[in-house]
Amino acid sequence: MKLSTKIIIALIAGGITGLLINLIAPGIFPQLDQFVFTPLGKIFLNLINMLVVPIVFFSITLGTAGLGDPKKLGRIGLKTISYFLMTTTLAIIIGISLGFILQPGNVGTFDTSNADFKSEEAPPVSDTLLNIIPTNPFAAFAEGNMLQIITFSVFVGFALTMLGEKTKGILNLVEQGNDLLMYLVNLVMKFAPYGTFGLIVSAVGSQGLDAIKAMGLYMFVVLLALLVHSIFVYGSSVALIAKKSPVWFFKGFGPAMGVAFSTSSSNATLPISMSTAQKNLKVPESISSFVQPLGATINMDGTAIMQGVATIFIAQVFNVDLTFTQLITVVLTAVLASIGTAGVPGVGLIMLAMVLQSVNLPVEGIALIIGIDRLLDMTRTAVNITGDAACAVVVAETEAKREARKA
Ligand code: DAS
Repeated sequence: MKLSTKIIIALIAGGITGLLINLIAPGIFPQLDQFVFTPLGKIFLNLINMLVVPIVFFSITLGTAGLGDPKKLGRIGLKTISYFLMTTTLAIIIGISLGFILQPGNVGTFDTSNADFKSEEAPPVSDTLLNIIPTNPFAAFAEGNMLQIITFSVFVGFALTMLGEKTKGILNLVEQGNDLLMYLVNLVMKFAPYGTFGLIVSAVGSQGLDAIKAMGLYMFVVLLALLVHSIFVYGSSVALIAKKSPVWFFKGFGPAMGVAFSTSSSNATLPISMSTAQKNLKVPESISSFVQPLGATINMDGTAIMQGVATIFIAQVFNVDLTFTQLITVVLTAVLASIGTAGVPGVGLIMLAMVLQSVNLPVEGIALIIGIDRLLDMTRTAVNITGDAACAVVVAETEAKREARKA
């Protein structure tokens, strides 16, 4: 049986198991979760997280060196960043629009009397952009500072390109290292169905069903926005620019989406996202290795959608009418905020506090949505990495057409 089929079965079985335990014997769930489901999920999460930092270094170094021509690196970088900024802007506009149309904050009653939320400070974007150059690459590796690791890897890959034959030995070493890591990814993926099952049971089982009922419309609006964005923005860019079938794209990338859904972490899913894009979507290693790690760190369309809907929801609950200028501020802040934080579970809420503060909305409004955020985090993470893969397919196809024209 194909791995993607096993992961889908694990997702469905996990969801049903979590719901049944929550409905029939909620009392025994904590023990089961503590001794069975959480350990299964934790083992899988640790196994894939173990590979993230080395994979990002080897793949981006190889990807940058593999591009060969620095002008090509610049062209691909420009295409990638432009695609990211455009789709994230579209994402938050879709989220805000559906929030206005469906009015989740004006349907039902929400108790805001004891709402309280202490937001962790997200780093100011200016600091983040300044700090992308590591003063100590080894510290960046040890801390898992993804933007700094990416910057260092691009420099190393660029140097390997410029030095050519002189550093052929190092390039071979990097190629062998990358092959070794991709083998380890495939090995770890054999455990994916079990880890996915554990993560889903744990996530679904620990959600109070009444929290889901109370926030039903809010959840529906976020999920609808995620679906609209994926189908229309990614589907159309793959169909119209890359001239590929959207069905082929979503089917081919399905296994990575399933892992992202269960882990709620773009970073942890990165090794699988890249191997899936290279194997199933035929994205050249040099482009996949450049676009996807960068996207996992700075491109979060799913998160931007949640922020768009959540901002309108909280404004409605607290009866605040946002002006058009404030809505523009929300769009800009959310796009910039997504650059500043890595793809790890729950980071979307930290960035949401930043977006709310930008238009003086009460940050304690986050207390209303935090209860069901874990389930939404799973879905928006799957959208985040799908946006990166769509970008990789579009960049790969436009580059292939360019080469064909030149030939
Ligand atoms: N979990 C984040 C990610 O890994 C997304 C989020 O928190 O919104 O992409």
